[in-house]
Amino acid sequence: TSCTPDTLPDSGPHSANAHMADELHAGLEAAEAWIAPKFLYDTLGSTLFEAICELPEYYPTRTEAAIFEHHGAEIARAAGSGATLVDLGAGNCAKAAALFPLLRPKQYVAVDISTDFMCDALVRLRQRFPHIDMRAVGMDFSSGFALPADVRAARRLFFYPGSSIGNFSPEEAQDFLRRLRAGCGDDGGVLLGVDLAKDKATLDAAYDDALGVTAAFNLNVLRHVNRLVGADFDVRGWRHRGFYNEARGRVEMHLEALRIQEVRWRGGARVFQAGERIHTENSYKYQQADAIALLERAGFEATHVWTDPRHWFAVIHARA
Ligand code: AVJ
Repeated sequence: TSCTPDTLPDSGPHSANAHMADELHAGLEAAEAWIAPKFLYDTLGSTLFEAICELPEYYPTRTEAAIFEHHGAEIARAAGSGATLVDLGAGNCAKAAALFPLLRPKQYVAVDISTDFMCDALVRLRQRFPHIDMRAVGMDFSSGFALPADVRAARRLFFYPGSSIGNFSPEEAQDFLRRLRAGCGDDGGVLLGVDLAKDKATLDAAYDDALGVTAAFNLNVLRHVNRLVGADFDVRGWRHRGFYNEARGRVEMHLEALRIQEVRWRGGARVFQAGERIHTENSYKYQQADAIALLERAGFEATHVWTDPRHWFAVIHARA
């Protein structure tokens, strides 16, 4: 079995790659340089994220999995069986796969920007669940999405776990949820994982772990950018920063120049001074009530919230 993902063409002025190159150029040239977090996910980046999920400091994946395990039957009752499960940022598809026996989806649609990584996972999943119709869509869904025509429109359940919603600012998250609401029809819904605000020490450790896996994950974005726009970032010239910005309610990741860096790319160049940073990720942490308010303002009706004993993470089901 193989995986033939739906993707946009990779060349031409309207291709996904042309759009991503424009976005990278804009970020590299900005006074406060930035690289969007989706660029963290090439095949190595997806693999490093998988390793992050195993770290003792990185509690979100484990905490969310425990919520699914504890409340699986009730989650399945709320979300309903026989849906079209659209997994946004499917990665290794493990979270959805763990829910298949309970959710019993009729169709599974894995969507991820890291197409090859997702396809490898999907091939294995098809062998384990041969009765579920599975589709792969290689796509950057952060600024809008169109699903292939043969994705069932009825009973669409968007699955957006892991608190990836935190990569958006609250305003962007609102717009994104509105697009999900428009895309799920009147008999659909969303199953959303949200990381909750907590003490700074826990968050700092989760995003700057002792082994340096998160540092490798962050630095790897430079290798990916080198490939995407022909840049010559020297990975050894940069260090990882990851910390909770309490005032802004978000974890931030940056790459900080260890010494002066002269970087060139196709169509541009820039000098970064020692200590200058490139902002690579925000990961907003929510109060439970604020996450629900976001869903309701997007036109959803929250039906259930499940959380862990420490109140570190919430899984919310909302229906159209
Ligand atoms: C995949 C976006 C949910 O924000 O916790 C993990 C990514 N960044 N460690 C997160 C991430 C650093 C992760 N999300």
